[in-house]
Amino acid sequence: MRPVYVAVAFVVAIAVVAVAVMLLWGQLIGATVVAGQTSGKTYTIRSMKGSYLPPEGWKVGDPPVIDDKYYNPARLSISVGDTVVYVNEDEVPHTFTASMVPSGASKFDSGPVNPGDSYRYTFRVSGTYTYYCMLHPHKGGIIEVSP
Ligand SMILES: [Cu+2]
Repeated sequence: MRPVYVAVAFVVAIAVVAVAVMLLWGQLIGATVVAGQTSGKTYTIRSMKGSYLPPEGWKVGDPPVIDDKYYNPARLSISVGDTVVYVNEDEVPHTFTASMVPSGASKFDSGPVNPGDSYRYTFRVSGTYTYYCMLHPHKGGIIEVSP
């Protein structure tokens, strides 16, 4: 065979093996995800960079401000069984602390979450939840959980 044909055959063989490995790997990954899944979907709420700074004019005792520049998204609609992963992307600790929850629901409280760390909570009761940061009470959010 001419060397060019050998080279082409070699590249094709490598490609076939690579595709086979990717397909097999995809199945393994898929199996892992299914095994670790709860019944619901997973959503992420982040504390945004610099969200420890209160808005101008805000004073202690004022209600928390619900704005995507603090918690993002600050308003979220999910279903019972879904999980929220709270991620702190700011440079200081924050909390993800329930202030009002539907009757029968437990009040979640992450406690201080360090930069880069996260906390997860699965919602088991439908209704409206409000939350805020105990360390920076100018920032808050709302989660609507449908049945
Ligand atoms: Cu905070």
